[in-house]
Amino acid sequence: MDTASRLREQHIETPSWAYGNSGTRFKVFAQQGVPRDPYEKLADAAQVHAFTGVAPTVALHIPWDKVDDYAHLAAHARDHGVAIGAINSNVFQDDDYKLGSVTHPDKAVRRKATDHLLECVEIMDATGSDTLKLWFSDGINYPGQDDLRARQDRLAESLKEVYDRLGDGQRFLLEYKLFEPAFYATDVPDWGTAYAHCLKLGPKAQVVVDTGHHAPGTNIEFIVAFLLREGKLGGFDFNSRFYADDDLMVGAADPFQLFRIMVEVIGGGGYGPHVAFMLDQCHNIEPKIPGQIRSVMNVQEATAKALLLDRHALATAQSEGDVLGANAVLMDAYNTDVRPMLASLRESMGLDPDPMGAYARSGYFEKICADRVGGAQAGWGA
Ligand code: AOS
Ligand code: ZN
Ligand code: ZN
Repeated sequence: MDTASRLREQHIETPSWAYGNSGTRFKVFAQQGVPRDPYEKLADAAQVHAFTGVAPTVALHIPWDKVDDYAHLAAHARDHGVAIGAINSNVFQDDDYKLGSVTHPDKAVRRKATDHLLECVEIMDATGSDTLKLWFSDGINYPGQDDLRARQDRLAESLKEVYDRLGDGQRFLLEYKLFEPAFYATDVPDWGTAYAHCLKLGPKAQVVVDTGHHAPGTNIEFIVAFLLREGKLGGFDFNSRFYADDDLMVGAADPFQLFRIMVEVIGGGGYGPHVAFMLDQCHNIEPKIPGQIRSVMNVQEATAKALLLDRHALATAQSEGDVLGANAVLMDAYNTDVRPMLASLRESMGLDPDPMGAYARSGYFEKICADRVGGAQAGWGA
């Protein structure tokens, strides 16, 4: 398949929470026209797909996107030309979870947390979603606060129950994060921990790599290459970081890293439906829909460059031990200006070549500002 066809088939998922108000623990800056409910979030996500052509699904977050009738919500998404993507669980915003959720020392709290995860699988059934995304804030702040090994046992027990509830064609993705909100020891702090749990469970459990969840200097593309090789890379939460889990726009901080990741994804056979390209971002100060459009374009650009990599020339240079030659082949791909190619790809898809400009000219922002008063908070930075 040629580069254009592969790019045309790309699928980048946007998160419902990117469309609501968000901020840091210091301040949430409310923006005009933000959605007041999950239905309006899906309508906004549909705009991102309408102008880019490659963002056909939207991740939900439960309970931020709680509705009475999930089948109805999924139908609403379809009416807008998008579908429901991953269901994100939330076992981190309840008073009961102060000492953990599925790793909490009290069995009753663990039961409550696991029941929420099972409820998320029911929502998958109702919406047609095939992916459950699990991120646990569980951990401890002080040495000695709880038993590190016992917490792993409790985690494994809960994951097993959820795994066994998954239907045919459903999977869960286990997300790791170095720290925050726990500061001393996080229960799923790294890809190795996530991988070990997923390996034990079976093929329906895979690891999701959030690009903002590593220590500075971590070679993320190595993790990607390794997990792909083991068939355990389920997807990405894309975003950018300068310091910690900043959730800034993907490709903004380090477009070269994004390119290197895409090189490994494509080289490892991960470019296709089995590895989900999701965005996990918050737009605290920039407008949200354009922020998502820009992010989708950044992923597209990195992908296009990685697809252009001359792998044959690279392999030859590598086998000859030509260090500088191999590096030059890689850099040639990275330094290619793919924007004209992507503009003509969009035209061939019946889209405006300039998604940012086309959205700005569409009048949608003016309309939502007039129609929507008192938009909802995304959930983060509350
Ligand atoms: C938290 O730090 C993680 O990145 C989560 O993936 C995510 O932000 C959350 O699941 C949003 O619902
Ligand atoms: Zn994430
Ligand atoms: Zn995160």
